[in-house]
Amino acid sequence: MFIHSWRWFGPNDPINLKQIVQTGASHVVSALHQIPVGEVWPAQEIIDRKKTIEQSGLHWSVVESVPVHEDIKKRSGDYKKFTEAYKQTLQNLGKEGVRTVCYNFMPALDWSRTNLTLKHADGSTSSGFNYLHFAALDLFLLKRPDADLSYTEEICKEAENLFAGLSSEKRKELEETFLLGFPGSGEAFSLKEVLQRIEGYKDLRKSDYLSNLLQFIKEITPVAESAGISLAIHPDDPPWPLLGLPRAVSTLQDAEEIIQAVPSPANGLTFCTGSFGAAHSNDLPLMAEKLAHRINFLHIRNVKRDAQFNFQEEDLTKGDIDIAGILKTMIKEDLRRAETQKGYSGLPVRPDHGARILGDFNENYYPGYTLYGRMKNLAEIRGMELGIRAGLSE
Ligand code: DNO
Repeated sequence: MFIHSWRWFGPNDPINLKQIVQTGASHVVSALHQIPVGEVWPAQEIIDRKKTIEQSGLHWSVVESVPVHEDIKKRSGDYKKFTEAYKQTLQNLGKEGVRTVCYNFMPALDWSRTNLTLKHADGSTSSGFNYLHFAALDLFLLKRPDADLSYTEEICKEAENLFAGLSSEKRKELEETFLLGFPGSGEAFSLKEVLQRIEGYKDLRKSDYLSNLLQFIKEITPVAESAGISLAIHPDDPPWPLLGLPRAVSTLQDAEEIIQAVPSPANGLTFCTGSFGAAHSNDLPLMAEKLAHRINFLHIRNVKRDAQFNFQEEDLTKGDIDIAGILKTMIKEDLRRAETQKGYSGLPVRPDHGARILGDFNENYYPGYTLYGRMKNLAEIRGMELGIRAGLSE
């Protein structure tokens, strides 16, 4: 079976390890969110986190994420120092037996949404992204210089009308959703800080940005390899350019360039079905087929999407992405690895964001990181997996 994992944000997570045991997960995906981005994760703190997790009978399967410093992404400032620190962190993690490290290379911001509480017909809620709302935010709240160049005239006009019709409450809500920053870290930015961050990427074209990423991968992969770590780069969420910033991990072509740049299994991907899946142009089952051999970590989540860059997170069985088909591809890959790799212990998978359902409404969870919603998704993943495996062995 896959390694069934659950993201735990550490001791500050409103969901505790005892609860996680009852979700059906056997492993935990965790990170030391308390360490400032760019600093080495001290061996002792890794040991302590591991101990805490193991005391509850769970195992630490994946680190998500070791964040990449902005200087590395821009290949400017102190990027050399931060790259060395990154390598040291990988070595420290490898020594404690952590085998998979997820990271992303999104400029300036992590994931972006325009609404965290979209209501479904059954009363549950989940997050979504509305292109016009995002344009309105960019043009009239953030007031990014030259933002109008990122949109057609028609979109600018529509966004202006939309913004004019938003109550001050709705405007505030849109701003707060956008600024939410990084789950787990509690780091939220101000609009001014976001503008400063964006300014730092001025003149960096996509090709330069991809080249910065590939150079970083070339530097860290040999270290990961010798530390026994499989790297897993997370796709951009959403997978298209935002705020005039470059993107490097949005399409099949991006992913192929990344894995081909350093042809080591340690240089792999996080296949996040919801992130890649948000783009109408991404054919997820095809991507899974083509990339399976280098997928080191699976994030399962579904979305309903359209060709105008709008999407909403959806039940696993209701969205536009064929989750069962992707699981089947990955099960075949998992079986192949089990046959060919000595000591192979299974592909780690975790339910990604879940809807807010049932008792989730009484708690204040990190957006998307609900208890019941994710537990339902994990149960569905395990059910599908059992069925598919049984079918394959008939
Ligand atoms: C949001 C997540 C991201 C993801 C990181 C991986 O919930 O999908 O924060 O964990 O981008 O590096």
